[in-house]
Amino acid sequence: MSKTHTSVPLCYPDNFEWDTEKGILVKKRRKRGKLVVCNDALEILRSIDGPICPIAVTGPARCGKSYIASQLIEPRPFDCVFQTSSKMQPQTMGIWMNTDVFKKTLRKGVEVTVVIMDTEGLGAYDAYSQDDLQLFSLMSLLSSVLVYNSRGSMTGEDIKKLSWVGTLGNVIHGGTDGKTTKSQAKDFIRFFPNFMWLLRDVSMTFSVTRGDKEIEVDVKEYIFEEVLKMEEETGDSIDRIREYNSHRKALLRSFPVFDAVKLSTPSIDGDVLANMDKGENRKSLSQTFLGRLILSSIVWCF
Ligand SMILES: Nc1nc2c(ncn2[C@@H]2O[C@H](COP(=O)(O)OP(=O)(O)OP(=O)(O)O)[C@@H](O)[C@H]2O)c(=O)[nH]1
Ligand SMILES: [Mg+2]
Repeated sequence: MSKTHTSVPLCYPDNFEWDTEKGILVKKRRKRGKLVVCNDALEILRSIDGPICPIAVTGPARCGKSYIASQLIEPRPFDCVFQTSSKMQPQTMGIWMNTDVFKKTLRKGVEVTVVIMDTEGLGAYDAYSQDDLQLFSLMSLLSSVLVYNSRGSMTGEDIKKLSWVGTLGNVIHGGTDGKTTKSQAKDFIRFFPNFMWLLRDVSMTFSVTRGDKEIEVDVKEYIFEEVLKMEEETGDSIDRIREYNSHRKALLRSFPVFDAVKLSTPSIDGDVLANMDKGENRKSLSQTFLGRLILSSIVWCF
């Protein structure tokens, strides 16, 4: 593997081929099928001694995942090491990891080697939902911390995607009837990652009604009290409510730790946004954004 690579694919769709010399994925004229594991990444993983803490950034396509995944690396690289793009087309394919893995001591005093994983966006216009499910399942099973990155306000589609994690128990344990017992599900959750919902480009405040008062709350409280609140299953749209409630339940029971954080827009200037991957442009980003971009404290609160 060339020494200049700063990130390599851990796995990539089989309609691409990895050019190890150039450090790029080359698209081939064939239909997308399974994911292929990349030896360059395996080499790095095999060379690590002791516990590994994989942190994965997932979420909808084109929402700044590769940018934020690059910011999670310590020491923070000058330029983004995960390829970003300002074009409309989805950029990241498969799952990528940084080549310069680093050590970190967790709150409990355990020293781990951190591997940051950047993933293909969910819901790209040219992807199939089975590709999304495949990637999301893999990320949920591989990571210790799963960062779900979305832009703007939270949508029903986000909740639906996240609730996939609730079905993983069935996929993996699947007894003869394909169902998971309660004790199996409990066991299974032990292996699920801690979860962080990272909301991008959000500057609005959040409030909930408690008693007869409207109270300003943080984003995590808002998610629990508003977004994930069970709706009464009555009325004309009962099927839709039932479906949403089941997604909410799946989500709430799946992750051992659930947290959320918001980041405001880095700039109102389109040119600045398009060139954020270059360290030299950091000075043009909003101070509010940079101030909150102390991501080590976002992710390492676990
Ligand atoms: N508005 C806005 N743009 C951002 C932000 N962070 C990064 N960008 C820009 O958004 C564009 C897309 O960023 P990427 O990091 O490539 O997005 P992605 O989610 O990895 O995209 P895919 O890999 O295609 O799913 C780039 O031009 C970034 O510079 C942000 O917080 N807000
Ligand atoms: Mg990307």
